[in-house]
Amino acid sequence: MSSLFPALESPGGKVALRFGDRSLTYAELAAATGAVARRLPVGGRVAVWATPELETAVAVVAGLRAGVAVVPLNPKSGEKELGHILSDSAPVLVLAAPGDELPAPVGDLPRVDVEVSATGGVGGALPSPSVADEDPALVVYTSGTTGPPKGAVIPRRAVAHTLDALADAWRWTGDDVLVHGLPLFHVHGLVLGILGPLRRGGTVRHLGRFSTQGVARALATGATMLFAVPTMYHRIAQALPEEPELAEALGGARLLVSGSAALPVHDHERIAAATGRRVLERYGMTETLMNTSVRADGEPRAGTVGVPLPGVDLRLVEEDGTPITSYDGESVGEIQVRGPNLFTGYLNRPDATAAAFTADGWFRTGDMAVRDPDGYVRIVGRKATDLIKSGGYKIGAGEIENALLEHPGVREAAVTGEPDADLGERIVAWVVPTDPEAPPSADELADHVAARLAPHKRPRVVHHLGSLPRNDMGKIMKRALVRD
Ligand code: MCA
Ligand code: AMP
Repeated sequence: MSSLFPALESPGGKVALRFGDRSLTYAELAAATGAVARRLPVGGRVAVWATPELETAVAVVAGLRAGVAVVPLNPKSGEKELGHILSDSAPVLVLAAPGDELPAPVGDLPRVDVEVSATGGVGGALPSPSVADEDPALVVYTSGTTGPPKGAVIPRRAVAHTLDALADAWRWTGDDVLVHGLPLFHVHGLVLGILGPLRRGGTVRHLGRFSTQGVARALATGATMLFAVPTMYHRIAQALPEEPELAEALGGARLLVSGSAALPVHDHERIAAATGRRVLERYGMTETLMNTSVRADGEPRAGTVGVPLPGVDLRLVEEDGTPITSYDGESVGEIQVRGPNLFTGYLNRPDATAAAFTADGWFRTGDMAVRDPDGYVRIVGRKATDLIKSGGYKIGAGEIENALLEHPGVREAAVTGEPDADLGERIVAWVVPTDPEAPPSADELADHVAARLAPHKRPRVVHHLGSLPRNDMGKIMKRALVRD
């Protein structure tokens, strides 16, 4: 296929990546990624220790240039989660920054250190294996309602398609400078936030860690676009009254984009009032990459995720699978999509892959929506109550319940999500303690989950109960779990 990164074919002195005070030009990026790519196997999968650092971007681009599939690892994941991802994806080695300490079981893999200042790997000179459009580019782990996360296999074709569709929708060019502080082990931060600007021949400024001050500084000094999750826009909306430089910087941006979860209309309005700019929402999923967006030249309508992107077929269906043909703003159906933006399946999970598609090839998103008369999509909810979106992270209730049950002080556990102004939803654990006289504390359970799975999966609230409400079949009735 043609290169995912045309700007690396004849690279120049323009800055491609900036992380804090470290940066790489396209020429330097071509050299660094070329040097790493030469040390990679032909085919197979490689893991990347995906810290929010320059090395991660170099490692992923090197993998893609070498034609291997990249498995990004959340460096905050606990041993159980990492163990599952490694045994499922079986990477042949791990790419990491020199000096990064890799915990077990990642530390047991052969390791290639990513030297960002390497030279000698100029674009075009790679021992290029034959790489096809359908070959996997990434395997990104994503939570389901039950069980451990599944690896979504994302082909090169989907990455190229989605980034080009967004370029069309957002008038995104090589002149844009994107700022963000998103994690680099999910689609939002990695595919849109790093590979996106590189495919356009533009520039990324990664904040390392999100802060309103960092956003303001970057936008005041040349950045043109901001990508963030709703929690970050909520924190921006909260900070605007006290940070006039933030309002000014946002006011000067070309494009402010939100995604990964719904941005509440109240935050939309507060930001618009203080900055004169409207945040555009786009809607995607790990399995589908991007499906819809409000277009840069379209009407920014708060509470909607815009229209289908070029090449994406989108339909709403009723419970029995009947397509909804009306665009009336009120007929609710599940969003199903088709198109070149889709993944090829879940790694090692043909059962889950088959279940995710209809017989006629549409992907079931599980998101419920209505369509306005002009085609704008409004997401109104989710089919599965056991999927929680917290801070823009998708978290399955089942995996947290399983982790809680591994704590000796927990006899029974149920996990729900409840509304949270900052996180969108917060994780709530309902626990029947083994010993009612000495129940494990909320902090202890949070630490237990954070250490096994990942900190963002920890319960923020813990309730102790004498028993869980169950129906005649013994199934936990989560709807009966409400706060006193
Ligand atoms: C707290 N911490 C702990 C514990 N408690 N560590 C260990 N044990 C504990 N018990 C640490 C955390 O690791 C974190 O460290 C810090 O304390 C604060 O934690 P937390 O409160 O969870 O974080 P936050 O500051 O509230 O994070 C908010 C956030 C974050 C920055 C908005 O949620 C975030 O980055 N969200 C982005 C999610 C995202 O990219 N989703 C994309 C997937 P430290 O601060 O050092 O980390 S969706 C997607 O890709 C689709 C395609 C789409 O549509 O986009
Ligand atoms: P993930 O599985 O982590 O990739 O998250 C994908 C899910 O995030 C989607 O199925 C939606 O539920 C949600 N999502 C992404 N973008 C938006 C948005 N702009 N508005 C509402 N929900 C969104």
